[in-house]
Amino acid sequence: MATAGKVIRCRAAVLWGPNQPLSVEEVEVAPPKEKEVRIKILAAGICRSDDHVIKGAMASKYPVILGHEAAGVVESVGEGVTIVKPGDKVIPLFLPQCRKCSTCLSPEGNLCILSDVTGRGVLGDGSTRFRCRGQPVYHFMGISTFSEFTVVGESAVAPIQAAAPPEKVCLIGCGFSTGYGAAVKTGKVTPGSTCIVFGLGGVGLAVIMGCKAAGAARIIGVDINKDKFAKAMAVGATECLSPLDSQQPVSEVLSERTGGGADFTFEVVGRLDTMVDALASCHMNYGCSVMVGAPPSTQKLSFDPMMLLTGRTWKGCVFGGWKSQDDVPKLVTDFMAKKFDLDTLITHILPFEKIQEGFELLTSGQSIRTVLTF
Ligand code: COD
Ligand code: ZN
Repeated sequence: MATAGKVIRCRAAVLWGPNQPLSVEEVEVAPPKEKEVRIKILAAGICRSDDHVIKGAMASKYPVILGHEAAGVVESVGEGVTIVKPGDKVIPLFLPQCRKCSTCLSPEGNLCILSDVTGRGVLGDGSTRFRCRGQPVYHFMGISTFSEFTVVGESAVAPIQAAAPPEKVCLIGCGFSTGYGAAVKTGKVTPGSTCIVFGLGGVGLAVIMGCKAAGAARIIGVDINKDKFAKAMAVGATECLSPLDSQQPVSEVLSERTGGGADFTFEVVGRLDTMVDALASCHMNYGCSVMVGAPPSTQKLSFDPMMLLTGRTWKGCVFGGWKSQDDVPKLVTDFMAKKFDLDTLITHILPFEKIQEGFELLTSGQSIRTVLTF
């Protein structure tokens, strides 16, 4: 493309500090360096973790360009890039896959050593590719997708089929895969099993979809907001309940309902009490509980170790446990083959300039996923 090798001036949503509004303004995006890829973003979803940075609940440097769930097309590549070429449709990967670290070399696990989980905010060489108002702007989770153009490391991009609709498959970059993978990849839900899902937001709905795809016979949705039940039933829950409807602890109610506890439970709220409730609600001997929600940082958990001694398994996963570069293209192929639906998760589509409105829909609880189009 004509822009290859040049600085691109384009619009991006810059967060100048915690608890400030996102400011859509002109930024400079440097060309990709060796083993880097510059991507034109076509669609980007708004995820709860982006909001955590705005609220100051998740570590970041400022100014920063947020966004970590998107689809786009490769504009240009740096030296030595082999995985994609200009014109390829891609999903940027907030969890990269370097194929060299101990996790990448193991058949299990997906937390590649290159993941920017601590908020370093820079690419591999320690510098940023964004500038705004004459100063460097930090990257978020290595991919910063709330920008018309972004630069990512080669290990943080997955090529996908050209026909995939960006405004839908962008959800495979985070929300959908996080929930669906927790059920099919990390929990390994079995046919005929009973599953309980705590938290029926977008990620919880994706967990239900995964339980259903894996052949679960019974899927119980749990949420304190009963407005969430209809959608949960629409994507595969067989029954729903609110912990607020009983004086009894919810784990006791669920244990009674399931004849001693579920085969699989999932915590998709991000609270310490629901993490323990989810563990207690799986069968005391062979139940498996999967933690999907991130706990509030710095808080510690207290629980009765007898719950594990008797035989329960307690697991957790980020991005559903998927090996990102290997599995994202396969998930897109499964979507194109209609193995699952993403429409139920997308409640709003807005032009990129209305990003602030998209965050208001999220924080007021009106949206499941808002997708921004560029
Ligand atoms: N009991 C039951 N349900 C509850 C309770 C409770 N005590 N409290 C709140 N809820 C319900 C809410 O009513 C809501 O319906 C649901 O829990 C939470 O849904 P959302 O819409 O707020 O959030 P999601 O579904 O978009 O995401 C939830 C996560 C917990 C997965 C998310 O916030 C998170 O922690 N993500 C980090 C984990 C991760 O993998 N991150 C990687 C990049 S995002
Ligand atoms: Zn996310």
